[in-house]
Amino acid sequence: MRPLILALALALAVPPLALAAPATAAGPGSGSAHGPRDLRDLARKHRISIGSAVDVAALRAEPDYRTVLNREFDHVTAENAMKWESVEPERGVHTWDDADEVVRNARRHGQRVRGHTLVWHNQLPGWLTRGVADGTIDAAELRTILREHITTQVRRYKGKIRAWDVVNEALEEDGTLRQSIWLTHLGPGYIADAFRWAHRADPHAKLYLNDYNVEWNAPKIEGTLTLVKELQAQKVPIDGMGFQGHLGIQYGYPGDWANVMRRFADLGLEIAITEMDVRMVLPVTPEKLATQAEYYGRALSDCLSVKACREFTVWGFTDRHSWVPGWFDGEGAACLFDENLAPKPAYETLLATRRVSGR
Ligand code: 9MR
Repeated sequence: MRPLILALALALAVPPLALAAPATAAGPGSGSAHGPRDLRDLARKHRISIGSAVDVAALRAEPDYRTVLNREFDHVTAENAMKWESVEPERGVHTWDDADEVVRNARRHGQRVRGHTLVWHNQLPGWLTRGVADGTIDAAELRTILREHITTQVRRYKGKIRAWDVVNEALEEDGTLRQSIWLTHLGPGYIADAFRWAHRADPHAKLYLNDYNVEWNAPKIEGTLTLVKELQAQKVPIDGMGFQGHLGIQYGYPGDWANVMRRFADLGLEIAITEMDVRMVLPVTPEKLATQAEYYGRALSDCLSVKACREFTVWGFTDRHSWVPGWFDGEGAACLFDENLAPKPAYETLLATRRVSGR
């Protein structure tokens, strides 16, 4: 199966194979008698979850997208459908159709779900940001609105969401708390409140902080560790740390990532890679695809080397639907499958990735 891709991956993916595969490892690729046949099989073998963000429009309209999503992944995250602006575009008027569709499809296909995201500074409904800006929503009311939002959404999916990104991107790059609408109006206590409200609404869901650049930005790493310790000292129910993992081959690989994961795991947290992708400056070349494959392989390998790392989720699985070209001029091709849903070398490298040390 897919011999060309397999040959390319073997030829080009020397670093990840060398890094990830001990001498006794079975050969890579879906054609191997011993290797995993797809990502779900790989996930089963490693006893982690391998997930993808889901674009609901594509899920509804594109049968081939659906087929690959449901064949390859045992975990899903709604890319946009559970964000506040999507679920409550008008105050008090909830639109759950898209979020429900992601959960329904997941349950039908034995996929677990990450809820994304309850508290963020982006993709807030206009009624909320306008109300705060013009003073018609004061701090006390804002706090009540946030509590109701968290309670309503978490309750709706109680028992159906394995893990929630409760607070997303709470820190600045210098490691201080982000000057968001939440910090500015509610003070730093909003973070503890959010976790407590979410826990009350679904005591069994794993509750995560989620952020980017915590793979390697030292001030942000230290700031996030400090925040976690403070929350734990206040007995706040925090269960996990999500590393988004938005990488680009032009920036190099965050070589200390596994150690960073371990530092959070040492605080008793579960770890997840929640939004992995590896973008590149276009045009695509075989060399760039090989570097991309190496980065994906190293990230999975890093996760597998940390016992507490439970989930490896990519932020979209196909270059047909990826946030990257819309956000970074001249960049793209960040996913595991190309626009036609053909697997790229990175996919084959993931299949070939083995656990290096025991968990
Ligand atoms: O992929 C999402 C894209 O479709 C949205 O336009 C964008 C809006 O901010 O959010 C993207 O997803 C983000 C995620 O929710 C949080 N981490 C960063 C992701 C990429 O921007």
